[in-house]
Amino acid sequence: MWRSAAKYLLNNRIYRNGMQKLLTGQNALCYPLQEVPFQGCRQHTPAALKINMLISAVQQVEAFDKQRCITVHWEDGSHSLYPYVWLRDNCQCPQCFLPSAKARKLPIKDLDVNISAEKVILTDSKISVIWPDQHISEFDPNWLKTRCFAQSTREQKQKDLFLTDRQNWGSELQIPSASFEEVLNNDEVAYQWLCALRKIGFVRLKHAPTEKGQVAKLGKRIGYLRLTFYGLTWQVEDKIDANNVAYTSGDLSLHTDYPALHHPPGVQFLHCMKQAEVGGESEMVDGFHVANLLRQLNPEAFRILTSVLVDFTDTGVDYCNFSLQSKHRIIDLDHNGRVVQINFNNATRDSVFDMPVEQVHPYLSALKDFVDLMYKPENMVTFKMEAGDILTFDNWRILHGRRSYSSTNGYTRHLEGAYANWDETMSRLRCLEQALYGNK
Ligand code: OGA
Ligand code: NM2
Ligand code: ZN
Ligand code: ZN
Repeated sequence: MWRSAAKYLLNNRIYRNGMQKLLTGQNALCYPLQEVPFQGCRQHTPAALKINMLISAVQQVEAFDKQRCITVHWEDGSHSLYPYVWLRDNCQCPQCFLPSAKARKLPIKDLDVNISAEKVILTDSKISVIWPDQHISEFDPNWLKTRCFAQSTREQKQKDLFLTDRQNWGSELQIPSASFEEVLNNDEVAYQWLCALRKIGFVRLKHAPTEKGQVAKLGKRIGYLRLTFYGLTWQVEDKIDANNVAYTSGDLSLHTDYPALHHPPGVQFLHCMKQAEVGGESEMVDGFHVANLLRQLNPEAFRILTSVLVDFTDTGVDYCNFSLQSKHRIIDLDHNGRVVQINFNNATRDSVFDMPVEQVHPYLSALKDFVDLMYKPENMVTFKMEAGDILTFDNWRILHGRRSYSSTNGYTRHLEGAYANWDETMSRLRCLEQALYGNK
């Protein structure tokens, strides 16, 4: 029967999955124009590389019935705990797991949450667990190591999966830029584009053809675009009877797009095909940076904007007729209190204001303080798009604005825009990383 703290043979085997080269390829970093591209990418080690560098040699495995877990002692002196129930839940055998889909077959109803291992065997390449019903689960030490439950391992793994490390910026930002053509045709450049889009939140692509259809190509590069009531792509022009303030020649104050949706688009593309002669400058602000400044400078305003829900509305006809209503906190925090999303377009903020009357003044004054902070010159980047530029930015993080322009007959400013989701964008980033720098 089971011996508690049974010790198994020492194993000197070192597991390596073929080390991958760092970002040293010819196109890994390019410096088109005088701008500095991809600061976000330079320090970024591909997640797969980090995993490959783990040398998961097991020295010893112990099984503890009391704690209902096994302890794996690694050769570097560290150790990891793995609960029996998790090991059974994650059995990789073909009965419990479908390798072609990399998905679990074992349903929770068949999982004995109080299960104990009958035997744990360490061979030179794997850890085998024999369960009381003689079912055998085999685990690769590398696979186990990357799933270690230690907080530091989990934190690193989550950072690698979701690229949550951001680089704050203000007016000093050197706008990351890349060639549109290279993003489409070179995987390393595409990978670095997406890394910078994640880390800095904003990348300008240069020299796109000045005709419609280019943002659709970016959508294809990622996978697909996000359809909204404004269409799969949309034309930003001065329109008669505009169904959105964006479709006028007026000023657009700093905003994120489409808070009238409960799940606003994560990524936005704006392609300039024709720029106005006078006006039409762009303004960009790092909303996470400004929100964190507000937290320090005006904690009460920060508390209000991170807790009170406001209504947004958008009604009209475009792709088809629509009547949207939503509620958002202007600043969304995660469970750790970190800023994760800004939802703010003053044009679509509803006049229906769902709060006790005495909260109206404090609310609007908190909002004004936040907006005033955004417009401080040290927090804002101002520039004028040129025909052929495509701004790509994190619409959950960056607030963007446009100065009014003069619209003259026969010479109209014309942008084409489109949205993508962050899920699909991050998926493309991970697939590119995998293809370029190896296995996960
Ligand atoms: C928009 C927008 C910016 C511009 O259409 O939502 O922000 O420069 N446009 O016209
Ligand atoms: N457009 C540009 O929130 C918004 O209404 C932003 C959306 C019309 C697709 C503008
Ligand atoms: Zn199994
Ligand atoms: Zn916009």
